[in-house]
Amino acid sequence: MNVTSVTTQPIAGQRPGTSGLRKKVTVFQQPGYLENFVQAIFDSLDEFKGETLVLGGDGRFHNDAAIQTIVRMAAANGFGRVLVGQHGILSTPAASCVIRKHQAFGGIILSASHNPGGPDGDFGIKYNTGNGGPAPEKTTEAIYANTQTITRYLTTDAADVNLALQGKTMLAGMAVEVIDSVADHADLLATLFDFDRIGALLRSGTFRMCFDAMHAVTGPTAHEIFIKRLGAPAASVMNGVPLPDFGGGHPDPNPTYAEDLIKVMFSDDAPDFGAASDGDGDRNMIVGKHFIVTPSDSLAVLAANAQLVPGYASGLKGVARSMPTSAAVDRVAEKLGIQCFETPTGWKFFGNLLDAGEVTLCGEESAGTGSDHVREKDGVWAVLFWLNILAVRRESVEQILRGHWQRFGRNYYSRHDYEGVDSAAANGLMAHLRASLATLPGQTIGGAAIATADDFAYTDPVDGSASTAQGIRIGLTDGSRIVFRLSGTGTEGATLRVYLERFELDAAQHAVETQAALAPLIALADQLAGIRERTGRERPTVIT
Ligand code: VG1
Ligand code: CO
Repeated sequence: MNVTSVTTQPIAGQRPGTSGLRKKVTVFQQPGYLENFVQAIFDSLDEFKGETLVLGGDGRFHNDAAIQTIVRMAAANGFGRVLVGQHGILSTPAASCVIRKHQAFGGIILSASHNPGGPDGDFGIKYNTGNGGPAPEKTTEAIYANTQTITRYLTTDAADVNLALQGKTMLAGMAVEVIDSVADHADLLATLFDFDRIGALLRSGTFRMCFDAMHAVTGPTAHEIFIKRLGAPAASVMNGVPLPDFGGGHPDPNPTYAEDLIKVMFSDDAPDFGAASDGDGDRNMIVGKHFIVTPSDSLAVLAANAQLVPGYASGLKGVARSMPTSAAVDRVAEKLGIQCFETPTGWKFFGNLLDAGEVTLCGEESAGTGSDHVREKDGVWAVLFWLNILAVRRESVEQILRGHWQRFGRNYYSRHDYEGVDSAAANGLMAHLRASLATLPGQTIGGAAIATADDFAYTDPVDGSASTAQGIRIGLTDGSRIVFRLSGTGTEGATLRVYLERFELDAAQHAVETQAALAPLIALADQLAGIRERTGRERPTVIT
């Protein structure tokens, strides 16, 4: 084999964020940019010679070129085999599934998830370990350290692999297997859910669903599962053709960006069930007829109804949620008598708990839900979970939610995002909050009595690793909560996220509009952080 060692120099700014390294496509197109980062990944790994690497991405612009670069580098670095999705495509949960099923050493996923794509859009890359999950901070920090000292990367001059055809070829002494992008994942999902019962519901003629793939990676998965395997009418999937620029849209399944789906679900003739997934297929949004389910509530409903689903019928070991996610699932865990863990934002923090068998379900307020079937959040999995519940209970989405609130109380919840804020202003705002933490408890501001204030720190209960500065938490004496943190996935300026939560036990108070129910907290957040003054923004960019 003809290995070339190419001399290179460190490139600044290659520190992975919440979920890998995300930058503008034009940044990734710079000579050596991708190569440096990939070599830094390989240099952080031990004893992978002859092992299997899984490779795939969400199909966004630059995916195919990047795949060819990485295949050549994998061969030059000594991997024995690369499993790559057909056309270079694997959704994030599918990649996790393939890593586990084929006992790969690890995988590289090319995605900037919910960020826009296209020549002027975003690109991203992350490494997943042999358990199928995102590399823990220890590994991402080692990768970052390598990017700062790199002097060479290894590649070969082999020709491009034909990614259009499934099958095995050799490239510079390494086996390259182009695999079906959907099959392994779809087969796994079929073992967890009652496909007969869901299929009967979808074919009954009395129930209609609408899945919005947002022109992103889940289009083919949705066709395979909902239409081919479950027999739903073809019109049940919209925007199902993946496009390198997601059709110009923002593939983030929230009420603002999934406007096509919201229009359908709020029309006079709305289907019974709507759902959407994001760029790389790991997020989900659940919508009923004229009714939006918040992700935190969705996690709680899945936990409370898990016994209705074959894959979870024997009960949940425990549950976990990210810190800013509402405590709705905590209440379910308490009733079920199982443990509930609170982790920092990002799926990598669930990996140890899942591996150790401490938890079965996990979720984040950002529309991510998943289980121990893989080590990533899984959009289509969440949709099937909901369909399975609906097929058994035969109630509407809204009825299920209202019944849930009646039983457990309602955690009013909303996230306000201020996107593309000046970085210095955003950092100043966070520094100001941090400086006031010691003096806030005990104060009453605008009628709100503050009980606690801290910067969330987490010690992993399995391996003891510690993470600090994961978000400012302000707790009121009535149990309400405001959380402030800066996004670790954006590529332009800073994104300030403000998470607001208030618990209401009284069912007579459960019909209040969410923003109205949270209005006093919204005002308090501005008072505490000086959001308007410091960011110059009158209102959030996105409210979810
Ligand atoms: C966001 C979400 C977080 C999620 C992450 C990756 O991170 O808040 O919950 O895990 O995106 O999701 P941040 O740092 O921007 O708040 V995805 O669908 O990009 O893989
Ligand atoms: Co995603």
